[in-house]
Amino acid sequence: MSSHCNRLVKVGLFVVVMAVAQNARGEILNFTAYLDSHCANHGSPGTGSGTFTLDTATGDFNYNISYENLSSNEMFSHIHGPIPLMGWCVDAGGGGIIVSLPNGTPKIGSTTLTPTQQQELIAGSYHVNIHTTINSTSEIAGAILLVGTPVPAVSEWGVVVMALLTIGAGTVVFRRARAAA
Ligand SMILES: [Cu+2]
Repeated sequence: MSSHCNRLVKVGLFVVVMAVAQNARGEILNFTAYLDSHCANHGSPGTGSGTFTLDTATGDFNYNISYENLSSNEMFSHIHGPIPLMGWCVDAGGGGIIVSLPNGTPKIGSTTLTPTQQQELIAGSYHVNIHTTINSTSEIAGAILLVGTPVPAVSEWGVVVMALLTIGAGTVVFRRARAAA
């Protein structure tokens, strides 16, 4: 193998390593939730909203949730699940407690989700539920839903194609340089 051919193989391997490293970093997914009482149907004027991010490589999950016009004092609030999503309604309080949220508004914090919990979250089976003294089962609630489509990770075949293209382009450049010499 000639020396510049050797160099091309090294360049190709470098591209593969970089692409794999990029892939392992995962992606940041964004979620939103809209909270109200329409599923519980007790007429509370309370509403709320939340934004969330999930890092699929680390499981790092951040939340920022606020509410207004609750009919009585907040007792506690949770992210519950997994339960099947029923249109815009959730069976508020259903499933287990995934995250115990701090009281008050806004609720800003982070926790780490297991790989299984990440899949359940992405599937839309988690919801925010705010319990109050009058409506202890649920004052307001809303499903946590994925925003848009995640940026696709580079597939392994994509990495192979990128490496081959790089080697091919490199070969053309070397041949032209040699022809010009
Ligand atoms: Cu709860």
